[in-house]
Amino acid sequence: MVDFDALAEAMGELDEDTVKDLLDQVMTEGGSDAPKAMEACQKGMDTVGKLFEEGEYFVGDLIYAGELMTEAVNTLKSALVEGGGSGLKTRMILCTVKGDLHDIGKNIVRSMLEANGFEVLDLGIDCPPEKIVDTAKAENIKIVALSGVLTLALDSMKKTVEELKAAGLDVKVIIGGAPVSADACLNIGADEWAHSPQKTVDTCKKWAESF
Ligand code: B12
Repeated sequence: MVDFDALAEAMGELDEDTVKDLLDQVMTEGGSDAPKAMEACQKGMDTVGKLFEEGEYFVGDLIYAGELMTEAVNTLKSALVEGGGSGLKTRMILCTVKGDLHDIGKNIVRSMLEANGFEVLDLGIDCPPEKIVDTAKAENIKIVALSGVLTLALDSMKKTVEELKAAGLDVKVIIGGAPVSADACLNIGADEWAHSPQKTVDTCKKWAESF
């Protein structure tokens, strides 16, 4: 059984060798602990963020942390996304909103949605509201998932929802990422919010079945 505290600590210390060894252990043990390993890695990312705020880490460390986290996701992916289910082959939009370049969480959510039968149009990072509105119109999209990790992403999400409404589009919007909360969801005017990719999948499935 992997020591998840040690994994979180190694991630926070950007100790690549230990992270790699512990993740390999999770996978050789069958991968059933992949969600716990993911949680530990995220804990480690919180430490990285804290050390960055305290001036101990610099942007270069954030970049390295991002690479390490992406590697971790790739190692765990096959065990994380054992989805199944139809998703009714629903097409949907997913992106990181304007002003925000973080995409590791978005990519995890994408993998989970695809594994559950959704066809995801990934509009990438720093995605302006107009692009989302235009794509939703052109592709007759009914579900839009917005990701953001910066606090300022909340403003972009609000603007995006406003523009979707102004364009008269009948779409369901789910928002996710660290700064998102029930209050933020209400303020932004989105239909649902989530931190966990599994809740995203469950919510989108429920919507897909109701169309
Ligand atoms: C890695 C990292 C980076 C990398 C990102 C690489 C990449 N390809 O994404 C780089 C180096 C680019 C970066 C840049 C910056 N960063 Co940065 N970064 C981080 C760090 C350390 C980890 C983020 C991460 O990947 N977490 C792991 C993933 C898996 O978690 P997640 O994104 O939250 O996703 C999960 C859930 O939220 C959810 N989810 C995610 N998306 C969605 C979508 C939907 C629809 C749903 C339902 C759910 C969902 O599912 C995921 C899996 O569970 C965080 C610290 C932290 N604690 O997160 C800081 C952090 C986010 N960064 C921060 C800052 C300040 C910056 C910079 C401004 C630094 C600078 N001075 O340049 C720039 C901003 C650039 C920009 N305009 O976006 C701050 C943000 C502060 C704030 N509150 O606004 C943080 C919190 C660090 C800190 N504590 O100061 N960063």
